[in-house]
Amino acid sequence: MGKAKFGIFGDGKELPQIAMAKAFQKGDIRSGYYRDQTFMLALGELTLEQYFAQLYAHTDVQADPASAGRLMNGHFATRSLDDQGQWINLSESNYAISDVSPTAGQMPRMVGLGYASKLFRNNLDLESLSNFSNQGNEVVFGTIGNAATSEGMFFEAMNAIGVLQIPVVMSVWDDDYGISVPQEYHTTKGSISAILQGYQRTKTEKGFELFKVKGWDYAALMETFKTAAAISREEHVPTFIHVTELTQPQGHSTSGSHERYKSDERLEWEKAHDCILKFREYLLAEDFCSAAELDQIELEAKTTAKAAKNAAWKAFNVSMKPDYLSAIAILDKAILQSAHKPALKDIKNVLETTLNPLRMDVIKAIKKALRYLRNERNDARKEAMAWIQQVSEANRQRYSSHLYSESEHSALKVPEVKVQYSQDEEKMVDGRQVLQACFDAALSRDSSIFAFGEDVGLIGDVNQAFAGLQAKHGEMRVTDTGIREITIIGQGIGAALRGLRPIAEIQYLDYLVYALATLTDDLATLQYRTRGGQKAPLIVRTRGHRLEGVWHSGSPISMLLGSLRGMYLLVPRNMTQAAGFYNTLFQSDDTALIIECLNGYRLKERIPSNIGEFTVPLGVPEIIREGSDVTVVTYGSMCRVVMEAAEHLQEVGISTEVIDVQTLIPFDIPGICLESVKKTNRVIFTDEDVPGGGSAYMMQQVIEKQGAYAYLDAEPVTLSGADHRPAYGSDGDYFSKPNTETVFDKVYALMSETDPIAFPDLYK
Ligand SMILES: Cc1ncc(C[n+]2csc(CCOP(=O)(O)OP(=O)(O)O)c2C)c(N)n1
Ligand SMILES: [Mg+2]
Repeated sequence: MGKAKFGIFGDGKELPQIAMAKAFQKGDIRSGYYRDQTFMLALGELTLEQYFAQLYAHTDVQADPASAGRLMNGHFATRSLDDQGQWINLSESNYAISDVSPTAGQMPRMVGLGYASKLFRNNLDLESLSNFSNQGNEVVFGTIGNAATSEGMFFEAMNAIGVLQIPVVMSVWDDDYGISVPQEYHTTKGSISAILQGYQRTKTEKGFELFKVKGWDYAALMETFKTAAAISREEHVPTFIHVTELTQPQGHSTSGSHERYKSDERLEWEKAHDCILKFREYLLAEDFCSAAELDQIELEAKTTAKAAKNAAWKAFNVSMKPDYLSAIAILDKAILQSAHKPALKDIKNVLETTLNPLRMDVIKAIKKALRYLRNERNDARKEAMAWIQQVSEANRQRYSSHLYSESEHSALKVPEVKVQYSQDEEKMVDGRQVLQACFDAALSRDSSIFAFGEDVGLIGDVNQAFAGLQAKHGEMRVTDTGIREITIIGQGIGAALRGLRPIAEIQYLDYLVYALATLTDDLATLQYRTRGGQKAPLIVRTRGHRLEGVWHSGSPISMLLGSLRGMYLLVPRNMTQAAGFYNTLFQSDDTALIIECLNGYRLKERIPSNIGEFTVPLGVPEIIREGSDVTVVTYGSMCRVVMEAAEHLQEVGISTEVIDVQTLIPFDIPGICLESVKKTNRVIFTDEDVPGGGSAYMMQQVIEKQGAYAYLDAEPVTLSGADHRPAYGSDGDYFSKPNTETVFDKVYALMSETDPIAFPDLYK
């Protein structure tokens, strides 16, 4: 009837989920997918009414605690945070990580969820964090569909889980299909457990304990889940359960019927092997109960489900009522007071005859009415205008809140502590040593902080910012990983979801592309999609911008700006600013990506005397050179290029103001760029991204959002890298990216347009 827009259900997969729920203990964690409704119901973490509330997109957190109406049905979650965004006691909770729709998207984070148990068990310094763990005894229960095991994320995560030997019970709900596509298209040999045989642990080799069990065989399921969970919990060994012969009685989702692609034989087989039917046969055969008792249970189940559905629908409608009623009242008043009675009556009539009117129908009606009232000065118009303001804010809360942390630990609320230098300490060090001192202080101060990534452990990362820190703080704090960017991020997300403070390192920004799916789908959406119910304050560290060639000097900023809303994006120009950002983030519960300058690790910087304490606030640009003629807005490695150009410009009599925005998300909260443009009336935005990329973003922020348009005497200009990736070698870099000369020429051209006598054309 169009009451719910889309439905996807867990039918045909009930029985293994009951077995899994029975093996699940308080403190355990689930990372699964949209079929897991029976598990959530059996655990008591989902009521039937909540189930239907999500189907109807009810925006109250109480009605749909998993997503407050933001996610389609079948996207389950418990809340790990209280109303203030503070952790609840996870070691005494059932913890279901909020689902994502992309198939296998639940896999990468499993690595970190399980890895946290390993850290909690083996790192005795974490014992005091008993709110998060009972000495690492928690098991992660992963679920996935058979077809989704074809995804790269599945295999990358399985390998990482096996390497790390962490307590994960990984189950596959195998119904032989992925929507319409049968097994033979998905899996070599048609069986995921067949091809995973090499993962089986032996007496001498570590690996997984593998199980295969029929999804309708209750006794076998109970035995399998109990055994697997005990092995994972006690031995900290991953286990894998291939649950076969499952069905899908109603087809994949509400968007199509499975009769189109399943043969009659298959449909018959599915009917006969439905796990609830088989369970019934088993209960009767074993004489556990009578057919009449089971009939009664089935009847009651239907009645209970219907009652929950009706209650959820009623509650949803009640939540829609106040806006609707006030809109009708405003329209009634307008009809009385306005000269446009017939048109307004029509609007009211349309609204009143709309079946199940939504918030959008109500807003549309009042906005349409306001167009008729635009030349009138009556109470109805005033009321309508005030009402629009009020409901817009309420709807912003409903649909746009919690993209970032709204708790007292928001990164934007961390107090600024200015950097200090001791008088006698004029010594200059390599930039990487500034970071090294910052990380050393952080690791010493807070035992929940740890860092990992490719080459981060033994050698202390390829640029040596962690040099010596593994030897000093131990392998559990500073650790190498395999080459597996998606699951490095997943390892960070999972550990952060469990209250730890990971720094996940991606060796080069160019390789962040491999991890982008998990960053954008899982990490960046987490607080938003749970409406502040879950958080993963992960710090992602990488290095980028200038160095050498196509895959070591990338600055794909617009790709990040377009995909990582929900994370903060920090682009420090040197290692001191980077250290200040790390210190800010360590105190916050937001997640952020920091891009250090690849060519900055050996440049000399002064070492702050308060290296472990000073903070750099997010969203506050720094004017790194004052000037009066032209404002140049930039960040990262470009700061040095622009500063050099500004020197040359000064020689010809042009005064350049250089602004380092420092963070792209958030962007210039106090409006420092605007104030500069008010003074210079000319502005250039420059970075190393492609044309129309990061520079265009900055232009939109300053010209449109801050309103600098009104203060310009010349057209606003961008200067970016070339359309292609940078070529190798010094000349390759020079001709692929903005350089001192191109910056000089852009600024000069602006001045030449203003005063061609003083600044004649240089080249024509
Ligand atoms: C990355 C991605 N690709 C495609 C889809 C569309 N899609 C949703 S479910 C599905 C089939 C999944 O089949 P399976 O993993 O066997 O799970 P089942 O639904 O059968 O339980 C597909 C292709 C998606 N959600 N995500
Ligand atoms: Mg399937």
